[in-house]
Amino acid sequence: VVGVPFRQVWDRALTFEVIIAGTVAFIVLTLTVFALIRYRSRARERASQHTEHKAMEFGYAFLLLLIAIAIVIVTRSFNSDDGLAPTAQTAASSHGGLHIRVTGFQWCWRFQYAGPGSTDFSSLYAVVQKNCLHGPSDVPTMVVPVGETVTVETTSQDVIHSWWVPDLRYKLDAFPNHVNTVTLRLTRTGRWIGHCAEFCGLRHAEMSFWLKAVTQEQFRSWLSAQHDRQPTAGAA
Ligand SMILES: [Cu+2]
Repeated sequence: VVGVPFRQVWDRALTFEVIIAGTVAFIVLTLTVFALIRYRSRARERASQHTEHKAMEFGYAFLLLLIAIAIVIVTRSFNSDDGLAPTAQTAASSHGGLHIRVTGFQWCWRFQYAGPGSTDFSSLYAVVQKNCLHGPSDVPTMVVPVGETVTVETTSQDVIHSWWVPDLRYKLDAFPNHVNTVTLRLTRTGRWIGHCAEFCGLRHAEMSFWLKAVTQEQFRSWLSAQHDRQPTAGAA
């Protein structure tokens, strides 16, 4: 998927860690096979009575520590590569931007949109909800604008669910009485299927949704149409 920074960063981090893990596995297996062959039991030969080799063991530990530190530093550096790392500027404006509250329930999803520039979900500015009852065509769509930083807050109304968009590598647990937060930014329009990634009961497998990225203009008119459809909006 071209133009989806988070996925590219994620793939790069995974490749880096697989190379490290593969190299370590190769060295360990090679040494093990070598030791098995070279030092296998022979007639009239006593096994070594040494049980430890301090210098060598500290050497191993030190080397592993260096590798672990390198993994942490390099992986951490990937974090800023999708352009979403908090800076003084984004921290100052974090009250602005688009905020979406994602609520998992047995067995579907509710997407609540705070009003423009707002973090207040109590006013029911706009709500998208379905019941996931009639297959993939009957699942809710979470619409987001392209190029904008969107704050997604996940929570649950009952048991633990997990908001997961496999193609984009976004995945965030949804706990009852707790809110998890992720910022996302999509750089091209498109539609991606999402699923629940935490087994949550009988209809867990049907608990899908669409994540759809549209232009900012399309998003504004979509959001205001949703807002007008809110029953409370008309009464107010
Ligand atoms: Cu679920």
